[in-house]
Amino acid sequence: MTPPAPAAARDRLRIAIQKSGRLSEPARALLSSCGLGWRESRDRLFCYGESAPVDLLLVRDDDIPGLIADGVCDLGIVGRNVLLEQAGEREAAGRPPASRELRALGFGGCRLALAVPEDWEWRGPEQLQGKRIATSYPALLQRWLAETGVQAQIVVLAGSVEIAPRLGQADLVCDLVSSGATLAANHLKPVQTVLESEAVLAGPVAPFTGPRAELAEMLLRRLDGMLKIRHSRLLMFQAARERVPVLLQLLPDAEPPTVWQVDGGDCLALQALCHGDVSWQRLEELKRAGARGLMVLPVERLLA
Ligand code: PRT
Ligand code: ZN
Repeated sequence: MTPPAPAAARDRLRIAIQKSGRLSEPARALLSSCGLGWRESRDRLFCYGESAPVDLLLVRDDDIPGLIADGVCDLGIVGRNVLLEQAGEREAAGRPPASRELRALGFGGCRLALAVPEDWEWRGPEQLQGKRIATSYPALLQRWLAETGVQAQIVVLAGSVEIAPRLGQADLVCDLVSSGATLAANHLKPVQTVLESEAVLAGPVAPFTGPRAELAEMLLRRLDGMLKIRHSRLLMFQAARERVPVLLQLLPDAEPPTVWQVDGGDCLALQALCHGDVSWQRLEELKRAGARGLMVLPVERLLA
């Protein structure tokens, strides 16, 4: 395979995603839903974009902010926790920011939280004064401690953070939590959120120029459409003209509807994009309020 070209020589967009891990499949699925497709390569580190000049780089999530900073790739899908931790490290080293969050993507949700042994009675952050906190996120923890005015010792561990209190390496931990099962299995309980996280689309601080700017804009437009319709449904129904104001009050999460006149003017047909759950219960409420022929349709694409 020909090695990927350096940034200056590229007119194709390059997106880094996690090779394997929690974010890799949802990231691919989201990009595919935006109309992108790739030819798989044998080494599976670089996938050539077939349907658009947008290539994929499959890497470890921790490498993504650095690849963006170095211009090796243009965009990346990574946890906010990783992006902000590395931004904090750069800041601490006196280097200017090099990447930023462009969009929150709504998957990979978790939180960076302080967790203490189960038998602690939690009375608030001041209890952490002088304690040892094990974490893989020293920059985020340091920032939170500084904001909170607490002085504690940060014990940096690359992994298996939750076992540190039992091994006597630390008094408590600051780690990622989703279900909380791992903490519970280690007799720890979360007491304080340091950062709410999810997968984000990250890009450089400086705007793109040339053909890659157009490609990035196209991708963002499609992505915005997909993110907007993720929980949306198209609702269609008919109703007598005088019932319509009441019916629209029952649809506070809907976009302004498209309305047609049927039956010479007394009956209207409406179509509205609803951004919330359109449950059976809501349909029954609408029916009671005068709607007929209610129909809920999935929305596949939206281009604003
Ligand atoms: O190999 P590579 O370096 O690419 O992968 P990785 O092992 O560093 O990352 P991976 O795949 O574990 O996580 C990638 C991203 O997923 C993280 O950076 C977060 O943004 C996000 N994410 C969402 C999580 C979790 N949920 C999560 N639960 N990352 C890690 N965890 C860990 C957590 O720390 C705990 O130890 O999973 C464990 C189980 O969590 P509970 O609370 O469900 O028990
Ligand atoms: Zn990682």
